Amino acid sequence: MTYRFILFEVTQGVAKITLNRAEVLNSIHAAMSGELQDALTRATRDSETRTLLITGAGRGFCAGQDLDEVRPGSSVKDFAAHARKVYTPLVKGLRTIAKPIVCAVNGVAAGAGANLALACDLVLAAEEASFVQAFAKIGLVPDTGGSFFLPRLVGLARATALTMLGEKISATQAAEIGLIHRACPAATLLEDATKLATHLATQPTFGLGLTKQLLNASLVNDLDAQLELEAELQGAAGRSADYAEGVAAFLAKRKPSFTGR
Ligand code: LHQ
Repeated sequence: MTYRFILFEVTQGVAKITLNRAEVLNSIHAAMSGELQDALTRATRDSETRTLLITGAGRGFCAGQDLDEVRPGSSVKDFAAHARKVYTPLVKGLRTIAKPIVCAVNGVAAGAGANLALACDLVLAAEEASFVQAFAKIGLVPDTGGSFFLPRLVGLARATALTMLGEKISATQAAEIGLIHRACPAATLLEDATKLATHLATQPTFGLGLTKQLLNASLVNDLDAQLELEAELQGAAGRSADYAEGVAAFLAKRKPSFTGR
């Protein structure tokens, strides 16, 4: 697939996806979501890719749904169908790819754009960036996984305030309340995020994928089920080439060289 609304490049094991509709703060329409879904599949299948990095072009990260596409009277009449087609596959893709995903939030992240960022594994944001659950401002409800992840990330009281008041919070505040991993100066955001993604691309990818599976499951499992899954996946990790390499390197007092398998 040729991309018109995103950029995609793989460097040093990192697949970088840039949302690229800067003139509308990278807001998402169906065609752009189709491209993103294709890029996620590509990054999943590409054995060279061991980490993903998602960011936005221009001054915004993503302003959520392109409101022009869903304006009253437009051809998009059924928002349930639209959400299932445009957003659900993105969230499922981000959460189930067995590779770490770093998100570099370069500017405002609103509505579905904020929640896409929150579905990534490690979120870095420029200090000047902001997060806003914009849905309530236009009579909609949080989607793109927001109603699932927000209470789990920051607790019910804060999730309620964020979604019902729809107030913008800064990246610094977002880091303070545990919504994101860290805020960094705008001037170094992309460099910091690339460094982190490139580091992760040298780590035991198979084990990191299993770790992600465990964290996903922990959001819904009870302790017994989670302990059982940990045991099962530890069995799989213990059979990996990277475990053999990790232990051999530790015992030989040298740096490990992980292949990701
Ligand atoms: C935009 C957008 C945008 C189009 C800025 N669309 N043009 C929805 C519907 C159906 C089913 C499923 O799910 C969803 C999910 C959702 O995501 S609903 C929430 C949709 N998003 C919003 O409500 C956010 C709307 N945008 C804003 O509130 C502001 O633009 C923010 C706070 C993001 C940024 O404010 P500013 O920094 O002041 O920028 P701006 O408002 O001046 O925007 C810059 C340009 O981008 C402007 O165009 P213009 O031609 O005047 O320069 C905006 O019209 C355009 N833009 N967001 N979502």
